Order: sequence, then structure tokens, then C-alpha cells
Amino acid sequence: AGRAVGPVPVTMLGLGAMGRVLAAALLDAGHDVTVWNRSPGRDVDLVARGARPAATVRDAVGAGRPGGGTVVACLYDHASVHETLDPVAEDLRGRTLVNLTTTTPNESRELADWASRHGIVFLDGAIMATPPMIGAPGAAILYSGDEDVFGEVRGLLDVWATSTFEGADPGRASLLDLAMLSGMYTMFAGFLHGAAMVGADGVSARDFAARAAPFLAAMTEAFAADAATVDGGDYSAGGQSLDWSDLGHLVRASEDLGVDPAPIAMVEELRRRQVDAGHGRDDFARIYESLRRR
Ligand code: FVH
Repeated sequence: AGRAVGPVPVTMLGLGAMGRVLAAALLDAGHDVTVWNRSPGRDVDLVARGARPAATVRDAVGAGRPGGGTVVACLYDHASVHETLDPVAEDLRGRTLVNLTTTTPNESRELADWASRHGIVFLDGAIMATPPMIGAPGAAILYSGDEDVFGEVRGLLDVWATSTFEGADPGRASLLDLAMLSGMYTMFAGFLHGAAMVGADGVSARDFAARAAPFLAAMTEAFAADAATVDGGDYSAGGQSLDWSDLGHLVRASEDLGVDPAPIAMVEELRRRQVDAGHGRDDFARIYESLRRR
């Protein structure tokens, strides 16, 4: 990942598991990196590799002046971003702030408004990678907000991952991130529920994983067909119907094993609502309608 740019000043705020890796990648790419963390001692390795340590946030964000370097926040949550940046808002006037802290879409929009009120140039990012993936193929970071800013700092961003601009709404990158995480966590809950079912009968989770992983990976190919059905809004011409997809036997099997059926019972409840509304002959993808805000 990455394309050649000259060394530029960058300040990294937050040296947790992710912030440290992001800062190290910038150092490896030859940038002039200043680092700050709330708790002392997390910058030792980075300083040994050439980072400038800052004792305070104010020192850290002043480090790139004159000209002003890009400030990157990779903190715990929305509240920690405000706790860190509110006291130095005036120091950031005219500077570029890239927020890589996970926030909700509304929190990202709030940060964009806050930045705008203080004359801070703002870009929001959502990291779709774990720390070991940073700088390697497969790492992706989504960005949204001001596209001109994205273009201006792109050379830095590409050091970390494949950078994708998702639109002018500062909440869009976060929305995509959290939507994908929702799918991921639901999938993991489904896998672990299956593991608990076979585990109740003496099958190891490892054996189950070896079988489930290729099957579930193959199933993701159906996303495109479901997406076409949802986008088209016509559930009548699909394949597997809601009536045919009765999941009661999965719930009963789980209960027979003494395993909480919550994950699959949730899916059955979404299906049941559509059947009860008279849509039993429609495609299974119609459970999307059970989920839409009413
Ligand atoms: N690690 C991952 O796999 C995921 C990948 C996807 C994106 N996330 C998000 O990235 C943000 C940072 O994650 P992290 O892994 O670096 O998180 P931690 O290791 O827990 O470090 C948290 C840092 O935040 C600092 N911090 C916490 N609260 C405050 C505060 N009130 N004021 C200032 N700094 C604060 C904390 O400092 P300290 O505890 O060492 O003093 C760490 O530097 C996060 O949004 C993930 O969701 C990572």
C-alpha cells in the first residue's frame, strides 16, 4: 500500500494497539511523526524509531507549525476525542484533523460540525482492519467528509491501507463500518451458536469450524442476489420462500440440546413477522422488511 510523498509532519494522538501501528507505518514511510498518549510510556518503541514525543496534547498539535502538520486521532471513542481535543481547539484552527476513532455516524457528524465551528479541516475515517493488517494487502480504511481534504492527505492515508472515499456526509464511513460490523458480529454469534449445539453433543468447536468456515464463505455469494432483490423491492420472484424457510426445527433442536436458541430464534422471529403479515410465499430476503424502521 502507499505511494511516494515527501516527508510531512504528522501528529498521532492515541497510542493504543492501533495508534502505535499507524504511527510506526508513518515512520517507516519516512514521515516526521510526533506522538502523544494520555498515559505515559506507550511511545517508547516509536521514539526509539525516530518519533518525536510530546508531553501534552498542546505540544503535540503544535509540532507541525509553521505550516501545520496533519493531526490524526485514534482514540477510544467519541467522548475521548472531545476530552482530548476540546482544550486545544483553537490550536487546531486551520489544521487538518483525521479522525480514525470508531464513532457512530451521528457522532462523526457532530465532530465534523465541531471542527467546522473551530475552523478545523476535518476528515472522518473508519478502519476496516486489525493492527497487524496495517500496511499490508487487505487492509482498508473508508473515509468521508471533504473530498478535497481526502485528496490532499491521500499520500499519508495510503501508507496504512487502501483508502476509499465514500462521500461528503462525514457519517458515511462510520455508517458503512458499523453496518459491516453488525453483519460480522451476527455471523460470529451464529457460528458460536452452532458450535454450542455440536459442543453439547461432544463435537469440538475446532472440528465444527473446519466444516463451517468453507460453507459459510460459500453462502456469502448469495449476498449479491439478496441485494438485487432488496434493491428491486420485488420479493415475489425469488428462490427460497419464507414459508419454506421455517426455522422452528432449528430452534427446537437447539432447545433439545439445552442450548440457548437466541441467535436463530431472532431470525425465526423476523421471518415469522413477514409470514404473519401474509408474505409467506415471498423470498426469504423479505426479512429485510422486518428490520426497516417503521
Ligand atoms: N484494534 C482494532 O482491531 C480495531 C480495528 C478497527 C478500529 N478500531 C478502533 O480504533 C480506535 C483505537 O483502537 P485501539 O485498538 O488503539 O484501542 P486501545 O488499544 O484500547 O487504545 C485506546 C486509546 O485511546 C486512549 N484513550 C482512551 N480514553 C481516553 C481519553 N478519555 N482521553 C484520551 N485518550 C484516551 C488510550 O489511552 P491510554 O488508555 O493508553 O491512556 C489509548 O491510547 C478505537 O476507536 C477502536 O474502536 C480498532
